Amino acid sequence: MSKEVKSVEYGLEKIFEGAQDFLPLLGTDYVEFYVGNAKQAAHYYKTAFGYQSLAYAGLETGMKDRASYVLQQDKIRLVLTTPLTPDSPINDHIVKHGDGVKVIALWVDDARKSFEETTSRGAKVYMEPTVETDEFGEVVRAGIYTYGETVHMFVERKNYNGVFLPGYQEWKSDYNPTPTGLKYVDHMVGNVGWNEMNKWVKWYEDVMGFVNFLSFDDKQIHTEYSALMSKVMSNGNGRIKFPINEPAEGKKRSQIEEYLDFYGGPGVQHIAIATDDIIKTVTELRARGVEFLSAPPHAYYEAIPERLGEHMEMMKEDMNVLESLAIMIDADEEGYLLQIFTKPVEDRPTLFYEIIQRMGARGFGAGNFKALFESIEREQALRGTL
Ligand code: TYF
Ligand code: FE
Repeated sequence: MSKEVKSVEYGLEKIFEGAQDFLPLLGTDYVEFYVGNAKQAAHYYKTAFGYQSLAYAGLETGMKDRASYVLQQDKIRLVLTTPLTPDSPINDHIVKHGDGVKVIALWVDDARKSFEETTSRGAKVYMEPTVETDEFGEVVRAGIYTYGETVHMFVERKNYNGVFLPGYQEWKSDYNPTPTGLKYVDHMVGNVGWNEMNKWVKWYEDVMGFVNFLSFDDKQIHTEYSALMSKVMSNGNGRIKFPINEPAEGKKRSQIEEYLDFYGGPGVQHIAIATDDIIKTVTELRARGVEFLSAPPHAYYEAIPERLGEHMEMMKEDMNVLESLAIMIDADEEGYLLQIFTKPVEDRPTLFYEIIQRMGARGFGAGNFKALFESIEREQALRGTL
């Protein structure tokens, strides 16, 4: 068992002993990216990650200023949006941040109430409650800003049975690569500025009713060269988990600092996607050209039996296969988990993906942090940004 997480208290109990959840969240509704070329980005996500074509909005559907491609794989929905004209404000977002996550949409039963509850607690307005309708019913959406220029959109779709949202048409494509076993969004991580983590922790507590589920300080999260701090925020039912990272002082440039420099401020750092067969998923992704961080040294894998202790007996996966795919392993009181990280999926070293298989563990792989960050630093060194 990893020493770092032995004494962890998950803090979820706090959620249930307190007052009623004022912001019940049903799940992640969609993640919207602002990108320079949505057509090509959609092709990448279909080809490399096995997402399926779901819906489209653009000139052909009467949308004048943007094009959006909606992709789906199991419970995950991605929206790739690009501006169509030079004066669209979406351009400003892309100039500043490069391709990145604009909207983390949350599925709710009542978007107006979600908006009232959060704005009355201090959330900054992005979009007033708005009703959109078509022949398939109505959707109510409302949005608030979180860190940086990132937005939480509340989506109420209980009176809607269209394919995605009003304004979109079904996207039927002749090009349909098979899925790779991606199931749902496990967590989405935000990087915030120096000494801003606790401000955003308090924001998620006060404005969204979340609780601090787990914390890692720079004594736990550091390598010889760099450091960061991280606190995991969770909503009441545990379906939505948002770790928040801030850079910490080290001998060299923290990966969080590198992100902030290239993204031009706070934003989404990684999206963790769950699979129930990581060996199969990662084998597929590699075959389709997805690039992952390099494997930890062999000594990391040799140390696993001792680190995992009793959980080793539960482990069904072949250690040699995990090593050959560069998949990492960690455990906590409740079980083990398998995880791997891609390289950034844009030219700026900003957003990347994590693939995670939870075998009972509720943690985030604290036992892997050192190996992971050393691997990230090898990439930073190649970029000359360490
Ligand atoms: O979400 C997490 O906490 C883990 C570990 O910059 C992690 O995936 C934490 C910080 C980071 C990269 C990964
Ligand atoms: Fe993660």
